[in-house]
Amino acid sequence: MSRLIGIYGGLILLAMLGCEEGVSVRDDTYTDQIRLNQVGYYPDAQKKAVVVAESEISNFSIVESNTGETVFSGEISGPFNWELAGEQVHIADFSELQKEGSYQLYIEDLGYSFPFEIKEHVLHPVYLGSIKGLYFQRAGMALDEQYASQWNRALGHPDDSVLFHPSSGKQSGFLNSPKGWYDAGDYNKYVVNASFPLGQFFLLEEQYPNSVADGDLNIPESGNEISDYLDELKYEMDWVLTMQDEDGGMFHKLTTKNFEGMVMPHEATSQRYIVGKGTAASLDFAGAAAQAARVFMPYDSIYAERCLQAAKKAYSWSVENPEVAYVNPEDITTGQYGDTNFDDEFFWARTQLYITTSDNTYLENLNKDQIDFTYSPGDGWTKFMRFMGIFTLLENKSLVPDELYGTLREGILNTADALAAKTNTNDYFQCVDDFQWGSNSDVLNTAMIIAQAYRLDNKPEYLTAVRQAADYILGTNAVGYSFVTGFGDNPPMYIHHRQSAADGIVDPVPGLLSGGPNDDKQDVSAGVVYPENVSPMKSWTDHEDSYASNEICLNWNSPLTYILGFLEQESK
Ligand code: 9MR
Repeated sequence: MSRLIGIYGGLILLAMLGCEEGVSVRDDTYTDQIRLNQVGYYPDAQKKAVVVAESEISNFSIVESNTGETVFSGEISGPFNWELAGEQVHIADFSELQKEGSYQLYIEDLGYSFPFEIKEHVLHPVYLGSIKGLYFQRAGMALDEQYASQWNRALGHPDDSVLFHPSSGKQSGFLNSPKGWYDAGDYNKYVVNASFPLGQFFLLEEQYPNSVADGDLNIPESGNEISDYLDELKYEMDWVLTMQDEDGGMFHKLTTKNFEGMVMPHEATSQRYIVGKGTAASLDFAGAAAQAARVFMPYDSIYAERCLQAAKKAYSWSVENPEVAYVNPEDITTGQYGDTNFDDEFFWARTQLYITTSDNTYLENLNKDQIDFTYSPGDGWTKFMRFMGIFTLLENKSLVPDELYGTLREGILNTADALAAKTNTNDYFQCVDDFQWGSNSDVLNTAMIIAQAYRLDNKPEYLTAVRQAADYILGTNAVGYSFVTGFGDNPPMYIHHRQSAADGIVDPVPGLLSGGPNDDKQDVSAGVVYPENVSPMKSWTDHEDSYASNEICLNWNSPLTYILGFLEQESK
């Protein structure tokens, strides 16, 4: 049942985005033992399905969904024992099939896979969907049916009179701090995790300008002659700008004292506070705002200048206050986004300010001799910004001294080589082997590093590795789900997301990425049940209580959008 609903949800979203749906389902003898990209493959891509079976299997075929006609047959390799996944698998490689169409993989005695397509621009709808997902996260405005279809909702959280919490440094008064996106399944807004994803979104726009046209997303700003992507990003940027104190420092977050219940935005009316002020928020904001200045300059120079001035002020504050770590005050229990090491944040802020201003002081202060090129799982909102600084420097060769450029290039290529090699041997052809909170973003962040290597050196193996990360996210994984709501035939139906849980609509809000397997399972203490002795790669459950594995979050959607946008641009 949920699968059919998933299909229906995808159809609605595709219709909203003005796309056509090409897949028609052959029959319902699906087997979840066949794991593949449920959305589809580019014609020239490597195409590998994983077949989970204890029994011996030797052959597979690919049938055309509508007619049932066999268009390809192949031999299966394996079995292989995959420890992280905790299962025995076989591999069905159908890379040779390049003809466009809608297909299913068939194995005698097992059944049919979910349908998938082979075609040019096959990821375009899910790319746009991942951005439209941000629109659904908008605070401070009603989502009208015209744009939001069945997920329309009333205005929640105007945030026009948010009380200062003493931790902000102000003892009384209110801040007008409207707009922005809700961080995740909760309704709070966090400066660290607004700025970091903005940086990832801006990178895509800088590398592939205007890949989303005005009107592509069907949002209220559609028709204003500016890319809908920039309109959507500006909605968030407008909010973060309000979080700057007069002295330049950034307040840490805008939040209720405790998480609200699973209710709609307009029903979540507890008092909201401006909480904390610190170095991480200030530097992350400086990085994103300096980048915003470049991105918005061609469209709105006054806004761009405002972003740049704000970035400089936040940076100066951080230089004066280099070690102000945020810790939740006793009466605040919502997301902490706490960090105690600010090297990565300083590096990111300085790179962005340098590239925007060409002011050598920022460059001189970069810790050039200590750049760490190793990716460790979990390097997200605390550390991955150093990579984003490197990416930006690599994009601007003419502004970077030769020696530094050479070091950065070599460092990224070496890291990418190691990661890409790992995708060939590691379970489910991706390079993460330690599954933490938000592991899907680890898969995508590693793919972002490999994507930069591809921009430096067009080696096919880099493109293949990035495509495999997308395959993993869209179904070639140990749980057999497409992790993006509304896309693929077996997407999550019960994400930890207040609106989706409360709106009475069967389908969750579409275009949102589930966090993914999390071996730490922190939500067991809240009563979430995982199968006994579940393997790391299967530590995920499609249950709305599972905040540790099945929540959605801005910094997970951002590398998703980046990777899908990259692939759409680079796959000819
Ligand atoms: O993504 C965050 C993860 O790295 C942390 O381990 C976890 C616990 O602090 O918090 C995650 O972020 C959550 C944030 O604190 C509040 N909004 C929802 C976020 C995603 O679960």
